[in-house]
Amino acid sequence: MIRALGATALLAVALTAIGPASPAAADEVEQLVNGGFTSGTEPWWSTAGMPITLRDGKACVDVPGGTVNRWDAAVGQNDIDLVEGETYRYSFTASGDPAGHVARAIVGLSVAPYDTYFEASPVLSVAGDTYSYTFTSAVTTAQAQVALQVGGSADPWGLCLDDVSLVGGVPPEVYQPDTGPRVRVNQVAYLPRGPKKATLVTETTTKLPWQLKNAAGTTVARGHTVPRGVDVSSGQNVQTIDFSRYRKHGTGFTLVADGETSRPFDIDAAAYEQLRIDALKFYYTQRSGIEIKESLRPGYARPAGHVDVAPNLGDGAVPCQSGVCDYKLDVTGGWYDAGDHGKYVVNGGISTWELLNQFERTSEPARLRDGTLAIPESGNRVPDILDEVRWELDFLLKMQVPAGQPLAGMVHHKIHDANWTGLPLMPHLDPQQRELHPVSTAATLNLAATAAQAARIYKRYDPAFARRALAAARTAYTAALAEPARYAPESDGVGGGAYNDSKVDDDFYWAAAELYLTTGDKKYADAILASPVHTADIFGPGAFDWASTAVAGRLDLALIPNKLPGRSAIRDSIVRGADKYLAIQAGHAYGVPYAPANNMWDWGSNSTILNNLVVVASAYDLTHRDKYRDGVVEGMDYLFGRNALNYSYVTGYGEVSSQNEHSRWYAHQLDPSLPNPPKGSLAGGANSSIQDPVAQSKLAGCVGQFCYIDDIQSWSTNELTINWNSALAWVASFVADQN
Ligand code: 9MR
Repeated sequence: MIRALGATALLAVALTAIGPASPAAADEVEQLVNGGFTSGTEPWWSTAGMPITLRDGKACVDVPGGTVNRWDAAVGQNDIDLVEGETYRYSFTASGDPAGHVARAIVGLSVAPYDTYFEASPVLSVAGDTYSYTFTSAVTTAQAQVALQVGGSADPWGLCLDDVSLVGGVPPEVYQPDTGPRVRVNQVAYLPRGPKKATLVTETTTKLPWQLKNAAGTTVARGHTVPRGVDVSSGQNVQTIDFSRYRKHGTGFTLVADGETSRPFDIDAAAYEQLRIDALKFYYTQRSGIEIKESLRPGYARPAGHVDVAPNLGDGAVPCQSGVCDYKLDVTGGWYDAGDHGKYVVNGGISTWELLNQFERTSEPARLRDGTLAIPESGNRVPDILDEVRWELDFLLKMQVPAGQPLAGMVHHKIHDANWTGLPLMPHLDPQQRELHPVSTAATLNLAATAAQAARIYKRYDPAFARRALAAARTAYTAALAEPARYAPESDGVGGGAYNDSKVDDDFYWAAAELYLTTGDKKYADAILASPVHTADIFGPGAFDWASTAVAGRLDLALIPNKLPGRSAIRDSIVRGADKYLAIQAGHAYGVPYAPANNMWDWGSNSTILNNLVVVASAYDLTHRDKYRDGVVEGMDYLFGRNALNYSYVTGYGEVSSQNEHSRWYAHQLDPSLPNPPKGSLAGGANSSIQDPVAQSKLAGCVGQFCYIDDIQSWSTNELTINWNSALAWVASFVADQN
């Protein structure tokens, strides 16, 4: 859930390791009135039809059944002061009868837009328990509220509360992540013929012996570590271990050094073949506008979302925001972007490109053939990856302004709820009004690029669709030329992400490249050659993402057969970009090809790392030099646990992995009846700017790699998205191809 938190969102991130925080000097002060209910029920309130009654000195309510959202039934107190940067202890005693009901305990804003500053969702027992939480406020307000939200149950139940307290001036909680053994490995698998490196966290600055042990505990290889000094990205003193010379297959290996034994790992390629599939299966359960079938995704079945069935208002005839347009569009379908229910063309665009590019480049297309992904279209003789992407392409095409309307041919930037919704919330239960937001040049060029790319890839399978896509792409490109500066503003972030982008020369370049590759038309070649982007060094700390798309165009011009003059220079530029990332990786003790300025790790850093690997992999496809392949393979180590947190960022891969990614429907952490995200979902990863309240209260002062927490409410470090999984799928497919 993205919410504007203003300047306070960007907490200063000191360049020190997480350490014990100094206790706050202030006195501890109770903020609530009558939290023990000793003087009746004032000033507590409850929602309509649910009066508070006192029983044995406790405040009790009969919670009605049949409500949808947690906040449909609540008990709370308003007019509470919060001070930015101050730490609070929020505690209460609560019981629920029958057992098993969830109470969502929040501290938030009592007026619109009802921001949540802290929340927890304990499951209540009949005997009752005492719950206590600590959080640091990211805001100063006199309009805070403390509440227990207890709606969302089909059946009525009883809640009793006592000793509700919010104490300010408490010492900040010191969050110490459990990072396990100090020998950090790729917990999933090294390739038998690939590089095999690990990182040891140690105070020792001289070399140490290491042993590689097989599952039986027998030492099968040994050597010495290489001291690497202090790693900037983590603030730790580290050493590296290289056991690449060991090439035998097996499972359950461990590395031992400095008295520590690593988590177990395999030496085998099978996991990458599995990940190629799992990372793509992710998309079916992100689909909007279609029922998710239990037979295809056991444990993930749900009714179709946003198809005009109450309480959804649906995506079948969506109006514009007021004053933006007079028509309504059918924008059903597509993938939900992330953990929210929004659908955004620029993020759909880069995701679509990356998945189609994965298909276009793989040396093993049979691995992506029909029947591989268990989707409703399996069996239709079209490769499943193309069926899955088609679900999004059809949606992207619907976002184009129809002929005859003002700005025809341009594309709406996004469609999402009028206001932010809370968690959990199944797609089919979202009651918010959906709205089309203004067109943008960037969205229009995203459609031009991806529809042109689709036209050449789907031609074999569905020529009529290919023709329609190409026509839409041409129309979009022409429309963008006429409206080259319609920028999506940063301020448009209520109810959905802004995806603001005011730099579109890259999008023009990418769109011209895809149109040229598909049509060969001179006008697109001229546009490419005239663009300053064509010869610029476009390989920054992160190669590409939804906002920076030049590399997508450059990669395709380098790799897809075409007659553009100067192709060897284009190819050389990719290789030079890859060399840059390899040099960063070689200098990095965790083998990461990413070194952002001032060690400020970006939102979705895991995908940035993967997209840099896409460039390195493309250099391999161009040169077939082993160092590029090895760089990609080693890059996966970081995602799979060779990192400061000893954490695999891919759900269900590795001994300890992310599992509580921010999502409104894989919200198991908030509602035990809901599932965790499916296996093969990538978490956003370390984000130095920690914009969400959970990260702010637990990670303040974090260094680079440490700015991550596997909590469902940490939307700035732990969301899952369609553009991050596309990076994962691409790289997994490349690594699997190397076997
Ligand atoms: O991935 C996006 C990141 O690059 C931006 O910095 C951030 C703030 O605008 O938004 C991220 O995208 C989120 C989007 O706005 C809404 N859906 C979830 C996306 C992932 O967190």
